[in-house]
Amino acid sequence: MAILKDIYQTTTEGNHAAIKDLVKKAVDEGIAPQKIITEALSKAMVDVGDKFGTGELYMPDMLLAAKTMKEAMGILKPLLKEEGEGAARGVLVIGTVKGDLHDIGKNLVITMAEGQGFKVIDLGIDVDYPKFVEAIKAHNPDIVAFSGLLTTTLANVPDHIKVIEEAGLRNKVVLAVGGAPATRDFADRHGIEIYADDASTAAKEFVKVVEKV
Ligand code: B12
Repeated sequence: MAILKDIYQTTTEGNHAAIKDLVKKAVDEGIAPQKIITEALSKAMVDVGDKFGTGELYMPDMLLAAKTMKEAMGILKPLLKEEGEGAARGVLVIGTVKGDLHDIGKNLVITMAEGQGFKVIDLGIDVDYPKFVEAIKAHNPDIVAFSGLLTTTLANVPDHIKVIEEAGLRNKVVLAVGGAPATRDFADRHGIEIYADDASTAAKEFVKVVEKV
């Protein structure tokens, strides 16, 4: 479909000023919001993420693409809600760890996860330990994800996990971690199932979790 191709192209180019009209046009043509997300928007984000990984695109390109996708999601999200929560592919609770104020990477992960059809509960930045427990109880997520950008605050992740364990909720969720100082080794040492160093890989890993269930 030509319009989906245009949406894909516009998103890869990060042309956030043009995206709303295209998405509205696609909706008017009767294309399902989920189809617009999976076949145009997230495909574009995955390709932009891959090109960022190979050095063909740079961080500003990725941020512009994310901004474009966010504009599009502003139109599509209310329509997805009309389809009901059952339409969600899975539920993700995410927050930046205690003491840490960085959220650009977390927000990119959220955009990509939403693009893959996840319902996302964003706990924000500097999330205190009990907040994750409260969110797990309230939203019954498939995945709980920690974002940490400082070496010092990433060190709080084991304490976040301990609090979740003490609440008896650890075996109910798959854990994920990311952020510049995080590594696969860090994740393994703390029994965290998912580690990814970029948002598109993170979203791909989230999809693997819910498709296995
Ligand atoms: C922008 C920035 C800030 C902004 C944050 C604005 C915001 N709204 O986020 C501001 C100015 C507020 C800031 C403050 C500070 N910062 Co700062 N900041 C940065 C900077 C330049 C960029 C971070 C960023 O947004 N990157 C772009 C995003 C897209 O990348 P990302 O966050 O890594 O996320 C990607 C992946 O990591 C992954 N990912 C992220 N989260 C998750 C989660 C999951 C679950 C998964 C799977 C994947 C994943 O996917 C993302 C997208 O691909 C970094 C430099 C760097 N190299 O990271 C320093 C940096 C992180 N900051 C640093 C420091 C020291 C600070 C301050 C302590 C400075 C100070 N003295 O006040 C304060 C700390 C405040 C606090 N308590 O948090 C240091 C940390 C050093 C360290 N190892 O601990 C860095 C590395 C700079 C440096 N080289 O010294 N900072």
